[in-house]
Order: sequence, then structure tokens, then C-alpha cells
Amino acid sequence: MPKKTTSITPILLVTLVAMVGLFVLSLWFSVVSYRLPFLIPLTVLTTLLTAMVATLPFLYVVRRHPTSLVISMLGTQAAGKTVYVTVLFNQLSIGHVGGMTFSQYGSETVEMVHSNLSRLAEGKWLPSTPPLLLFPFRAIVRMGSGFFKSVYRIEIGDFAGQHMHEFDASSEHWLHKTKYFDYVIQSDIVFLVIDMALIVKADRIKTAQLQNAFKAAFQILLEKKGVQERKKTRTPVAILLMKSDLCGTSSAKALFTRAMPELRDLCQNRCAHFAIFPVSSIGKLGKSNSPPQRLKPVGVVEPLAWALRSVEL
Ligand SMILES: Nc1nc2c(ncn2[C@@H]2O[C@H](COP(=O)(O)OP(=O)(O)O)[C@@H](O)[C@H]2O)c(=O)[nH]1
Ligand SMILES: [Mg+2]
Repeated sequence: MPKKTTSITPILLVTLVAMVGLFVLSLWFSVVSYRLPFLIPLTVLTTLLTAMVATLPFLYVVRRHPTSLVISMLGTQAAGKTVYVTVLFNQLSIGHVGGMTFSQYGSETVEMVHSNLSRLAEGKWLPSTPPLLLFPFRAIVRMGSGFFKSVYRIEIGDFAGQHMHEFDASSEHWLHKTKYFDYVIQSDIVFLVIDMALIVKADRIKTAQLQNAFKAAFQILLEKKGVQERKKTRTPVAILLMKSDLCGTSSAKALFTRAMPELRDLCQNRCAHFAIFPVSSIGKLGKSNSPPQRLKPVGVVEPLAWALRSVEL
């Protein structure tokens, strides 16, 4: 369990003292203004004030207690998920980025991020995540400041990802029957991960298959989450256009929309919070398509910042 970020006792004491004070004040007003015509408005006002003073500290405490949020990533194998989470965690731990203050949580996460970064620094890509293994990258994230500060304990589930056949409705191993899909259904935020390498190659058949697969998976997701037809899910859904460096981050969105317009429309129509983000975890490929000597990530933090702001709405 993470440490509580605020002790409740002094805040409760302050609330109690304030409530008693306002009660005495209200009594005094009532006695002093016994025959005055504004006795009732005065009493109402002091009662309202008491309620406000009593509520504010509780809101303050609630906002400072970490809210647990699970973020799931849905995408094909080798779409760039593990590199993305590694680089995201590294970016955030460097300092205050995108309005977020961040600390990795748990030794497994720290070790995994460290060993992944060392490998990338050696100019090697990461080994593919073993099938069926779900690795939770965990962190504490603080957003905002002062009274409006919120604290989240986030978990981003990294999974090997799906083979195309798992996205295929006619397959016995269809994605929605897998354990990982249960994790996606229960998650608070969903990242749909699109491998832009596929779209850049202009492989129309594979792109169309992938779009259909995502649409089917998304519809099952809505159904399992109990979102009625014509209603929108409150779960924030972001489409992450991975490897956008291959086409240029500025044109990735247009390219994706041209390649998968139905997926974009479906998400737009059925999600209360939906956004598309071009992402490049590395910035630019190094020699012979290896990771570059210096990572220059583009757009890795934005999806998380957006998602955390969206869950508040
Ligand atoms: N051009 C480019 N290629 C990437 C990027 N991130 C990952 N890759 C490539 O995608 C492969 C798979 O990445 P990985 O994160 O392991 O995929 P995962 O199976 O979804 O976890 C890597 O070995 C790289 O070849 C990126 O930001 N840009
Ligand atoms: Mg992986």
C-alpha cells in the first residue's frame, strides 16, 4: 500500500473547531437578532457556512489520497507498447512534466524501467514481452497544485499484445475470450495502440483487417462494460499512433484517419472522452533501424496527462 500523503487528524480537528465556532456564532446571532426580521436568513447563512467549512477539508483530504487507476493498452504485438511505457516512465521521472509530478512505485517497476533503458542505451531493442505475461508498471502521479492537487496511483498493464488471429472474430482464441481482455474491461482508461509502421507501408489488406479487429474488440468492450446502445462510455479512450516518426508526427493523425476512418468515428461517437495522439517513443531511428544514441521522445506524456484530466470530468 502506498503511504497516505496527508494525515487526517489535524484536518478533522480544524473542521470540528470550525463547526463548533460557527454553531456558537449562529446561536449568538439568533439571540442578538431575536426580534429582527432577518433571523431566518442569518440562520440559513450560518448553516450554509458551517456545511461549506465542514466539506472543504474533506474534499482536500479526498483529493490528496491516491486514487487507483488502471490503464490498459490494447494493440498488436510489436506495436511499440513496452518501449513506450519505459520511455514514458523515464520522461516523467526526470521532473515536473506536463503538469505532473511523478514517482515510480515498487521495486519491480524501477528495475524493469532501468533494465529496459540500459538496453535501449546500448542501441538494442527490447526483448518481446513473453506471451501471457502481464507486467504492471506502477507509479504515483500528482497533478495540479494547492487545493486542486490530485494524487493518483496508476498502473499501466503491459501485455505481450495480440496476434492478428486473436483479433479475428472467427478465431477460437478471439481476444475477448482471453484473460487480458477482462483486465481491459475492468480498466479505468483504455489506450488503443496503433502501429503506424503498418499504415506507412500502405498494406491495405492488413490495415483493413486491423481496423475491423479493433472495431469488433471495441464494441465487445462497450457491451461488457454495460454501455447501452447510443450511449457513450465515461471511460477515457485514447488512440496512440505509435512509431509516428516513420511518417512525421504532424501528419500521423491525417494518415491514420484516412486509413481507419471507421475506427475513429466509432470511438468519437461512443466515448465521452476520446482523443488521438501521435507518439514517437524514440524520436528518430538510429543506424540500421536501431534505437538512437539519444532518445528524443515526442508526444509520450500527453496521452497520460489528458487521460488523468478526463477521469476528473
Ligand atoms: N520507428 C520506431 N520504431 C519503434 C518505436 N518503438 C518501438 N519500435 C519498434 O517496435 C518494436 C517493438 O517494440 P515493443 O515496445 O517491444 O513492442 P510491443 O510488443 O508492443 O511491446 C521495436 O523492436 C522497434 O523495432 C518508435 O518509437 N519508433
Ligand atoms: Mg512488449
